[in-house]
Order: sequence, then structure tokens, then C-alpha cells
Amino acid sequence: MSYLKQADPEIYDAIFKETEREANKLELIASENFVSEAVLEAAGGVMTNKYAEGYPAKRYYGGCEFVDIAEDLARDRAKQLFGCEHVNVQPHAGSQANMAVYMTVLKPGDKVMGLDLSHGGHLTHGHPINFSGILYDFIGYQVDKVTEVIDYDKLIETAKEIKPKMIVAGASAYPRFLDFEKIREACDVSGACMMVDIAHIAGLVAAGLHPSPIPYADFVTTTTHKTLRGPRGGMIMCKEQYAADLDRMVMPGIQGGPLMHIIAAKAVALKEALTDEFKAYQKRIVDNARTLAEELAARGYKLVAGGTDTHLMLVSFMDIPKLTGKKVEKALDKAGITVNKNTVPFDPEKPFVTSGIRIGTPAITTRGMTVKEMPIIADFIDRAIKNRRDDEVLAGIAGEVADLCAKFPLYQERLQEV
Ligand code: DSN
Repeated sequence: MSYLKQADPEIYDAIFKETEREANKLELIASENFVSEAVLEAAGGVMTNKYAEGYPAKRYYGGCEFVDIAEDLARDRAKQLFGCEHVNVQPHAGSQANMAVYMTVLKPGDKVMGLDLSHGGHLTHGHPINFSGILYDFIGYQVDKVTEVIDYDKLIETAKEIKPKMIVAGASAYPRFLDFEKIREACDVSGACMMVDIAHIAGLVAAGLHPSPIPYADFVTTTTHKTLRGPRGGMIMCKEQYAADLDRMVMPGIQGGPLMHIIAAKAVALKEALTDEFKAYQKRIVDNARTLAEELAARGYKLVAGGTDTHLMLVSFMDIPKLTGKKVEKALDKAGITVNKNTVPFDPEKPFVTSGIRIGTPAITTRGMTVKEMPIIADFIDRAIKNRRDDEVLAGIAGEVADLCAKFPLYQERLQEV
């Protein structure tokens, strides 16, 4: 019998339906994934009850001996996985991780450079409506109009000229490898501190499938729930010289009590990430993304930057009159396929409309799909876009999607009515 079903049937029902949605639809949002039952168990455990301001062995509360074990394990495993000098596993999310780094190094009004949101960056990399753009003087850098790859020469020139205090690398919608050597060069010529946000590519970096920023960067931030496949949360790695200042900035600077149940779940995910099976999983993510991108290109779709090196791709509809990301997202949703509309470089549309969609393979790869399924998925996407005004066809595709998903079961025990 479920305690939750008895105590709160409405929430029980919403969670049950979300489990069904995840199991029966194709989850192609590049930043999402399906965590293991072990991660879910830790995240749903009694450590949610514990206040533990401070750090292991230096807490402001008694009774921290067991949460200390969890946080120490999370820190040790992160260091082993990424080869970093220091790590803080307490940030509640990626946004708090980025805020903690900025506040460790910068003063309000300082000049910072970050990739423009519409060129693949992130809100916290200096967007004017975000705290980052409100507090600091962010100057954006962009991709090249023809290659749609970051224009590193221009970035280095601009850095030389404006002498930012920090350069932020990292992206939430950029399909090619990031060149950390070039970013380091831009930092060195301008005297800037280097921060890399690897939220999207953390799993790939851990598996050695994307170059690591650790040797180059002063700070590396990440979320733990994307390719890394852990609980929703954040993490910061840095050189030892910044460790004490950074830890003070996370707590008491911007956060209070850490979410110890989530830190325990981060430790579990990091243990999983240290296995050979995880490395093989990351390789399958990349193989699937490359194959899906090729299959979409073969059906006439334009891929930003010509394809992908990572777990994600951006499909641009800029050359197709009247077609927008918003319309495609809606049609795919009706066909049982979940993606997000996304601006593409030099997009004339607003962020709520956009001229593109972002597609990622981490979640479908977790449930066991391989390169064999990618042509089938490309076909679903193509047919849904072509028949976007025909609800009957879209419902038919949704049926085929559910049949495909049934071959790759997910959270089956949770779908047994209790
Ligand atoms: N919202 C995340 C993403 O989808 O990429 C970034 O924070």
C-alpha cells in the first residue's frame, strides 16, 4: 500500500501519471534523463530531514555523522571522476553554482564575457533579465554566421580589447565540442578568470568523450541531472587556491542548509558514473545523437553547425516559410514526442516562438534505445512535422511511439497500481 496514495491521492495521481508519461512517450529534451532506482531511493530518503549547515566535520548542527558520510563520498567520487582539485556538492541547482562562482570572483558591475543565449548560451551566462546580467556587465560572444561554430578569433580579439574579469564558457544549446584551449587563450591575453559550465556535457566529459575543461579552467560548474544522470542539483569544481573562498560563498554566502538527501543521491549517481557501464552508456548517447542527426539531415532538415559532436542537435526551420519551433514542438507533443522549441543562431523569432527545436538522446539511451531505433524516430519526427495540421495522423504516430516505448520498459515497478 502506498503511504502517499492514502495521504494525498491527488499528488499520488499526478506522480503516477508523470511516470506513465515518461514511460510511454519519447523523451528527447536534451537536458533530461531517467535516474536509477538507487538514485531515486536516496533522493526520497530520510536525509531530507537533516539540517547540516557547514561542511563535513565542521557543521553548525549536531547529529551530522551520517550525512557527513554521504557528503564526503560525493566529494571524493566527484574528484575521482573529473580529476579536479576541489569540489563543492552543495549547490541546489546549476544557477546557484554559477552564482556562487561569480560572487567568489566578481564585484557588481565587473565586465564578463559569455556566449549569447540565442547562440546556445544560458540565462545565467549574462542574460539581461537574469541576476547575472543584472549584477554584472556581460558582453556576449557569438557563433560565426556561416559555420555556426563559436568564433574563437573574434572572442580572443574582444577579450583583448575589453579585458573582462571573467570569461564564461559552456552552453545549453550548442552541438559542437567546446575548445577550452582557445577560451584559455582568451583568458590569458586579457587577464580574465576562466569558468566553464559543463551542465550539459558533464557525463561526456566524465567518460572522456568531450575534452575536459579541468586542466584549463579556474572554475567548472555543472548540474548533476543531465548527461550525468543524477538527481536534480548543482556542483562546483575549482583549483585549490579558490576552495576556501568558494565554500564560504556557497554557505553562508548564498545558501543555508544543504539538501542532504540530494547530496546522498549525487553520491550514488557519481558512483554509477565511475563504472565502465556508464562510459559505454555515454558512448551510446553520442552514437545515437550522431545517427539521429544524420537521419534528419537525410530527410532534408537543416542542422545548426551541420550536425553534432555531443548528445544534442538543433534543427533549424529558418529557411522554411511560416514554420516555427513553437508549431513543431506542439505537433511533436501530439505525436508523443517531447522536445523543446529553441532559438537558433541569428533567429528572427522571439524565445516563445523560435525557429528551431533542440533534440537530445540521453533519456532514450538510458531506456536502451540504440542506433537501430534512430531512423524510426527520425521518421516519426518527419511525419509529425509534415502532418502537423492533421490531429488524426499525429494520434496515429503517438500510438506507434507508445509501441516503440513499450519495447524499452521504464520504471515498470512504479507503474503497478498499489
Ligand atoms: N533548462 C536547462 C536546459 O534545458 O538546458 C538549462 O538550465
